[in-house]
Amino acid sequence: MTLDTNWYTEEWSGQGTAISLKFKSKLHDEQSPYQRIEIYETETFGRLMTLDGLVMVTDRDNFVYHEMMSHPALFAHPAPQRVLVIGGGDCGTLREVLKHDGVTLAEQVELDERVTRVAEKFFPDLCASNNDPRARLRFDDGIAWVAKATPESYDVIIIDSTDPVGPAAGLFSEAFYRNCFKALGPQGILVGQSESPLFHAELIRSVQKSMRDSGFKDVATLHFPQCTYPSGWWSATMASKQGGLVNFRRPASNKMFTTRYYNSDIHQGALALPQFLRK
Ligand code: AG3
Repeated sequence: MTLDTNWYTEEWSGQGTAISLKFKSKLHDEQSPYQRIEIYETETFGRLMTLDGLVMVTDRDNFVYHEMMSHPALFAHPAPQRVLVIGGGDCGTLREVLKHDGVTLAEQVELDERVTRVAEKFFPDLCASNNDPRARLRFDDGIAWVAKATPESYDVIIIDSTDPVGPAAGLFSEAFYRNCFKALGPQGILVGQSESPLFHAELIRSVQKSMRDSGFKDVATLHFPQCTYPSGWWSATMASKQGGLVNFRRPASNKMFTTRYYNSDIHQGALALPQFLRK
């Protein structure tokens, strides 16, 4: 089959498969000091942001990822107040974190300021909470930030990174998780995006092992659909300092803020592991 020209394609590295989104126009293209940032107006998924040719967000499906990167971790903590987001320059995770009333500080440390500036322009919904007085936008290296952080200064750390290549590779390392462990309070929760269960099960195993080896008592991987990421199926791996990740808080859905994917049953279900991931 030949595709006509107005298709954006991300080839899924090493998988012999790809995703294509038909677009009406290209709205933005720049080379920042760190990466190439492109924005497309697609025909059916709203706007699309890519970094170095990899799909980061689309208007249509980012809610699943952003809600699952934030709410399970925040509900796994008994009373999260201080939250650190590493990466996440499009601000979608930050917006979800700020839905929790108890949060007093939501600090985002993104390496590339241009990602946030471009998101502010093309994804205003994701950036809708950037002016919340509890939000702090820092443009800095997340690895160095956590290494310098005051011990026990955060309740939840969320690693909203790109794939484990280039500058993001260090965000999947045991040395980094050790620093996260130190920066977290005694009931602290760490969560990182951990790629596709189907394509990257080996990476998930290594993330789990590194989190355990860095001192966390309990580790659990959640999975959820993400149709524009490799394989269409994605994961996040959580770690808890005191353990008990299965005993998360379950607000009644009518007492919770508005979500489109997350609820307590989804949280529970996302923790159930397919046979091939269990060992
Ligand atoms: N988080 C990106 C996950 C990696 C996607 N990988 C890919 N398309 N090959 C993106 C940031 C969303 N806030």
